[in-house]
Amino acid sequence: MTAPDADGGEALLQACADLGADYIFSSAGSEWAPVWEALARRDEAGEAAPRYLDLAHETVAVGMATGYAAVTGRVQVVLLHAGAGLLQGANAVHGALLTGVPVVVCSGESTGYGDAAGRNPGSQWYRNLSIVGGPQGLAAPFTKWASAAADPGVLYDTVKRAGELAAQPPAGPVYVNTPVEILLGPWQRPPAAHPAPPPPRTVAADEDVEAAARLLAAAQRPVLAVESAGNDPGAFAALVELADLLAIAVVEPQSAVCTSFPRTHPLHQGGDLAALAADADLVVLLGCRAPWYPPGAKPGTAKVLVIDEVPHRPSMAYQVLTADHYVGGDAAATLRAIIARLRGLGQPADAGAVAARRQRLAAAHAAADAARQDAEQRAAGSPQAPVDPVAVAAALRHLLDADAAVVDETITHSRTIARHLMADAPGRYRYVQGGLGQGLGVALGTKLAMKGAGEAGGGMTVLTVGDGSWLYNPVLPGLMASAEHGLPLLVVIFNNGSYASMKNNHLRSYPDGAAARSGRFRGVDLSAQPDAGAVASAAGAAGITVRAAGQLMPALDKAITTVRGGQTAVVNVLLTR
Ligand SMILES: Cc1ncc(C[n+]2csc(CCOP(=O)(O)OP(=O)(O)O)c2C)c(N)n1
Ligand SMILES: [Mg+2]
Repeated sequence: MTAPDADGGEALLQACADLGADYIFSSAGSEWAPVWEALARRDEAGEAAPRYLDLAHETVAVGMATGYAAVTGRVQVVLLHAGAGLLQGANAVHGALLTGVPVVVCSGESTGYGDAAGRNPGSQWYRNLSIVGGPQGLAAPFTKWASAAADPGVLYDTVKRAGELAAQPPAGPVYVNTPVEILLGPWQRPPAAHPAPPPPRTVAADEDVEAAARLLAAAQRPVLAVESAGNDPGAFAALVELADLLAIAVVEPQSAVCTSFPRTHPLHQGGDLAALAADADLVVLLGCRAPWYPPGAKPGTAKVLVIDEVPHRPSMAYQVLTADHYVGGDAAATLRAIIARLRGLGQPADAGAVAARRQRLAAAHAAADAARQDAEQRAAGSPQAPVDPVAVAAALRHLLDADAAVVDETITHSRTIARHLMADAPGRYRYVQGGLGQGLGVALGTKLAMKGAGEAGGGMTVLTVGDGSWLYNPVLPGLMASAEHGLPLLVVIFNNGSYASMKNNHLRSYPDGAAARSGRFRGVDLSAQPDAGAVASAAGAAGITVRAAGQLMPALDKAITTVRGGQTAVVNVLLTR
């Protein structure tokens, strides 16, 4: 046997390269010297390697990987530090699980604590960093799969397989514990690189496609709810074709994670599934985790057709879909197969009924659109008046170019933004999943996917964020990453000076309670927040505050020019509500 010619750092780097990871998103830790050394050796030799980004906070690192993987669909790698870094990044790893993106998260532990033979890992592992049972135990509840690489000889294939597992449906984050001794340990390079192929596609069975086509053909009042199919532009296009063919009402419920159907399309019926489902004879759930609430109270009596590669999400503790029929397979391929079958059945057979339905839905869409325009007129207000959130969302629709992407981390304003932004193309709008504080990282990763680190151009990425949510974000490390890696963002803070959602929540349970009587609410007041514009300016971004309606358009215009010039702009809009 030949003597090992490399170490675990090389093994991990080679696994990242063979997985096709474009980037390694890292927050520093002492286990990573072998990877840094491997990268430096490749620099010296002029060899290619996945691009490595040093980031100053775990939420930024994981959030960026999530945003990047959501846009590209390709597996990315995140290196964190020990159990500590994993815990710090855990909120964002959980967000990646809910978003359903393929990400490999690695962090280390020590197995020898300096007493075992071999290299000295450093005393911090003994003093500070051990997790009883191993850090994979921490990661298991919020990842798809979590394990440890127990020997340098298995490190490469463990990490590579982890990435392949992450990409298999349902895509999600996986975790590999890469102990410091394993990373420092000897590794024999394989004779040749062996890149991982893309994950296998699945197709629906012909019988299931046939059954779905017949259900759709027979329905008089079908409604389709969609949450995430638009992540695949092919599925977006196929859904438009299917809806057009039979004049199916399409709803993007509150649980929608991205744009899946054009808001401008006459068949788009908004975000309220309950009203339409109550009157429907067929409800189609296309990739839906949580289409209505409460979960057990499906509105109406319609049959439910679930089109989903993995209908029941293993990441959810409770989920009620009340399915009558399932069709599996990749969404785009399944939709195209259903369309082909419908055409084969001579659909639409009753062209008159379909035309009448199309007209009725178009009229409902037009009425909703007129109401939207009225709301925007009412929101405009006098130039001196405080700003209404509807006006901000409408202004963004007017000012943003067609290739701009909005990443949304607002709470009480999210429905307003979805309604008035009128996203009409795949990738135009994404809602940050899970706990607050990830939006800045996710937006940076989205921007990175649209242009590449240090490169010019790419569509503008906008982060819309509540004032409370902004305070949960690691703003300083995020703005540092923006400047360092050439990732300018337009950040728009929907600032109502409070956690308005917490007050709403309190009043739902205690409408006539003591807090309602006195007006003294806990968990609501943010009047002590620092000036977000000043903080941004101090961190190298442009900070702009909007206090009155008349300032809104000029401020956003100026901010957009700033972002086009390569600098992040934070527009803090003080709102009426
Ligand atoms: C990490 C995390 N901590 C706490 C919460 C609970 N939480 C949900 S919404 C919210 C307030 C958000 O405030 P803001 O962004 O200002 O939105 P608003 O409620 O004013 O619309 C809080 C604290 C959470 N979702 N995630
Ligand atoms: Mg708020």
